[in-house]
Amino acid sequence: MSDAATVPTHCPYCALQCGMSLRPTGAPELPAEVVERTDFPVNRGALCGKGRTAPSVLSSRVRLTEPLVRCPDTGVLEPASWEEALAAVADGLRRTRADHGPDAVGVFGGGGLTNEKAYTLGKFARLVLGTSQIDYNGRFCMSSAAAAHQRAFGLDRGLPFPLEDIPRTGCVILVGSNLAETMPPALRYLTELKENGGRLIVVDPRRTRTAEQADLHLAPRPGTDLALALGMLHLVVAEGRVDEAFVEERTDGWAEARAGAMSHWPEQVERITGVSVPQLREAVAMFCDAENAMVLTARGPEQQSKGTDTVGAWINLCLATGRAGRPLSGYGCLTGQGNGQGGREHGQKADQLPGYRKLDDPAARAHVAGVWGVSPESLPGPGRSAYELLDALGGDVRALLLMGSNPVVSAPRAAHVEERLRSLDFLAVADVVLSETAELADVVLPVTQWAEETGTMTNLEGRVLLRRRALTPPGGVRSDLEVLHALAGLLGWEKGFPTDPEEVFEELRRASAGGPADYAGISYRRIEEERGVFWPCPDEEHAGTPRLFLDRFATADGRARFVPVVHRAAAEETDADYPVVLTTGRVVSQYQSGAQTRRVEELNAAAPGPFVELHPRLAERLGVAEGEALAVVSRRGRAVAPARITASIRPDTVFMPFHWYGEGRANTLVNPALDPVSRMPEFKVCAVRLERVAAAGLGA
Ligand SMILES: Nc1nc2c(c(=O)[nH]1)N[C@H]1C(S)=C(S)[C@@H](COP(=O)(O)OP(=O)(O)OC[C@H]3O[C@@H](n4cnc5c(=O)[nH]c(N)nc54)[C@H](O)[C@@H]3O)O[C@H]1N2
Ligand SMILES: Nc1nc2c(c(=O)[nH]1)N[C@H]1C(S)=C(S)[C@@H](COP(=O)(O)OP(=O)(O)OC[C@H]3O[C@@H](n4cnc5c(=O)[nH]c(N)nc54)[C@H](O)[C@@H]3O)O[C@H]1N2
Ligand code: SF4
Ligand SMILES: [Mo]
Repeated sequence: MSDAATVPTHCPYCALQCGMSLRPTGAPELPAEVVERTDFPVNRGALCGKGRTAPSVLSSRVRLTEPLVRCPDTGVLEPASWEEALAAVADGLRRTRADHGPDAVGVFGGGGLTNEKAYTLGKFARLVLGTSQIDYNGRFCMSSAAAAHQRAFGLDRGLPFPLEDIPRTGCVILVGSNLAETMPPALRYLTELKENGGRLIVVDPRRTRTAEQADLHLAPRPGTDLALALGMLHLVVAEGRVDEAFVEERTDGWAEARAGAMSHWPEQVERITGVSVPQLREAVAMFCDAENAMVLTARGPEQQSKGTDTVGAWINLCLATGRAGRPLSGYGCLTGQGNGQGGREHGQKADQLPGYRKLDDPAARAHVAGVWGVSPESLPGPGRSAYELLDALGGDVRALLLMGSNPVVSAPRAAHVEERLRSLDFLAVADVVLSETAELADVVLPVTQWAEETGTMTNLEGRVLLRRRALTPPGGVRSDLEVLHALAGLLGWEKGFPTDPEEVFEELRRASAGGPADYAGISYRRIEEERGVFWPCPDEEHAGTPRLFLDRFATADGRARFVPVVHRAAAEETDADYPVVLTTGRVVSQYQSGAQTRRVEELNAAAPGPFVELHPRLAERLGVAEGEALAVVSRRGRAVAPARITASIRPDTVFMPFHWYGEGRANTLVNPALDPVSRMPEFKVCAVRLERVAAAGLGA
């Protein structure tokens, strides 16, 4: 429990947003200690190692405490005053705009930014810079699930129900989520499900710590989840398990979706996926025998060049069996970043205005322009998606302001992205540490962190949370809101960019009012009193909406839409030159690009570097031993990391975590093929070959 000297807050990292309390210590090397906080229902006091050690990144030892400006003579980043640094940024952005037009200036944001920052960044891009070229790292995260949600239900909120519903359903199919490592405290919900007699099916090409918990583990070849879901739907139809009444009353488009599924015979699905027909049947029986059931997806099926259709196929399975829009049943996406949900609602996305409004909708433009006090015509149109924006750097986008992402490590085809970033006329990065991307910048702005500033976050359940400032930041740093306020001022916008988060939130409430993600009834006071408020919450009397779609879906006519989908291959298939599938993901002790967690001693000790996970049969064929350096080569490049041999992975697949820079950078290899709807890159499937480094060296 918290006492007077502690401040209740939430973890800086993932979308679970675990509750914790902080006790300030006054010591610059470790300014706060984590104290258990049990009153927040999502985690009830439990934290993973990243959360427990989060204050280490507040340390003056690892963080940035003064602005840096690249010296024109030496080419080195040198300490500078805030006035110099901000003037250099304003100058860089202004000059590019004058020489090449407003769309030559790009903005790249992040799903870890608070709602207030994401909102302000989007407003800054559209008003101050007048650019359409803004997107963010959430495009790399849950954008396929978001697009599928929109298509089927007319609204995208990751989970349409609170996590507390999971233990009370009858069966959960968890597709491509390694929850035990990516959201450890949430594993409790699956354990409780099983204690209550519910069944758990995990779909993952690896037998992960999460898959070990399952009653049934299906291990498809990466990139084949779409066929798997279609095969299950085929059996649902063949075995007469369609909920005809639900389909009739609450959905449209079943005939076409049914036809799509019927063309995928179980035997054919077995050939594509490697999942046997008896296993498919068992999964269908578990799912359909339960009175209520859920399908939850994460990055496994979503980060594919057909991620939107893949999620659509899982949603079709839910709709056909009546497992949507009813209590304790439904489809949900486990969003990833701290504010992965809120960060996609308030305007840092290329096609979007606050409140999850569409930038190309005249009514939406008029509403938001009204709140901003500008004419709707002055708002630019939709811009490029994240990878397309990064790919355009140095071409028609010549200056970039980046806040809350480290794409040099985390973007697909990373060597190319790094080269594009280097080719910019001007790069400004706001960060808390000197990330690999910040190292390339012309100006680095050191900003405050979670514990040092106030702001709201929307967790994976759609629950809006408040993190109150718990510590005084070091003198040399400023908040992202202060940075945007100052830059706006230097670029001629004296008003409209307040530095007080609550003032920003009050404006966000008005901007979102009447939109799909309606925050109008949410206030800081209510969030604190109610331990979070679920959107939509259109007015102060409204209780918020923990459970969506129970009476109607969010489409114009209230009916859900089946989407007709058929299987298609990954953008890059294996062949004689590149015979093995590479998939990528996470380990429990590192977070994302590692910019923060690689600076924490305890986490580095637990996960010191990259590795290539491969099956003993594949290792034997190559003659590679445990720990031996192994080169992984794709059409994009080559990465080297030690072999980690384990029977828990398919023999035709290797896995690399993506948290590191240098020769073990997984994203050097990844294929930037994009999903046509969500523009999500294919992080989870590409073709590679493996070479023993010693052997390759000798042979060359
Ligand atoms: N420790 C840690 N936790 C995190 C993060 C972190 O970086 N580190 N990041 C946070 C963020 S932003 C996110 S998005 C979430 C991500 O959370 P998860 O989605 O759970 O994480 P991943 O490890 O990317 O992928 C999950 C699983 O997908 C499997 N997979 C690979 N290819 C396929 C495929 O083709 N089909 C299927 N079905 N599965 C496949 C992988 O083997 C892996 O076990 O985690 C959040 N939590
Ligand atoms: N191969 C492969 N690549 C992947 C994935 C994968 O599964 N496989 N997953 C993708 C996914 S799901 C994601 S979400 C991306 C994430 O990848 P990134 O976008 O690189 O995410 P982070 O490493 O969290 O980067 C956040 C940066 O912002 C800084 N930061 C933190 N808080 C703040 C703040 O409040 N203000 C500012 N200005 N800076 C802040 C951090 O120090 C860090 O440098 O990676 C993607 N890349
Ligand atoms: S599970 Fe996520 S929110 Fe919870 S402590 Fe770990 S990183 Fe933080
Ligand atoms: Mo993510």
